[in-house]
Amino acid sequence: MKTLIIIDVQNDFMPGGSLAVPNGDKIVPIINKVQDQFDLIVASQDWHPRDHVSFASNHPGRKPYDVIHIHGQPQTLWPDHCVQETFGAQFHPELNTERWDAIFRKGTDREIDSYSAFYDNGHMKSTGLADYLKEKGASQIFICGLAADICVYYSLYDAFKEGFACFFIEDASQPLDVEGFQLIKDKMAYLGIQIISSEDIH
Ligand code: VGL
Ligand code: ZN
Repeated sequence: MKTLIIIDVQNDFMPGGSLAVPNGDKIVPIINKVQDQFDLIVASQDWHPRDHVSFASNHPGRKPYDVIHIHGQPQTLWPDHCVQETFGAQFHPELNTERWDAIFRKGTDREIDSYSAFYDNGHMKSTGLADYLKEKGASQIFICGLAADICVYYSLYDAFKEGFACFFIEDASQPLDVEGFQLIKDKMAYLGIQIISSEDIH
């Protein structure tokens, strides 16, 4: 069962959004086109309460991109983004959602961030995605979306650890940190995640 996971293609990650990923909007038509090639399609949605621990605004004296420690774990502080029920948390208006089988929301617990669509950053709580995919008989998992170096990367990592054959669709994803992205791709390749183009999928 060929499965596509679309990560966080939401307004706040688009140019002009509060946590804009460069060229984030360019992937929308590519994702729309590639969906035809899949049997099962799921999407993740970053979905934070307003008082979320990852927002710099909730830590007086801190600013976005500072790194603090929470329960011994490093946490990058972000601008407020993807607040539940806001425009910024909605999917890009041109993203085709008609064929989606399920949406998994993450980052809903104010106490902990969740980059991966599978588990929170402490690997304590599951979103239910792994069980869902196994129940549906998913085997090959293709992941794309935003941001390629953060939520896409951590989702690929967890999918791989769950035992799925994993593919990163590079042209259907964009990183937040363009300069640092080669290192992330090297890590993917080292794990055994295949880096492909949308045109390689038939
Ligand atoms: C993301 C930072 C904070 C992402 C989500 O979707 O990559 N990055 N929240
Ligand atoms: Zn977030």
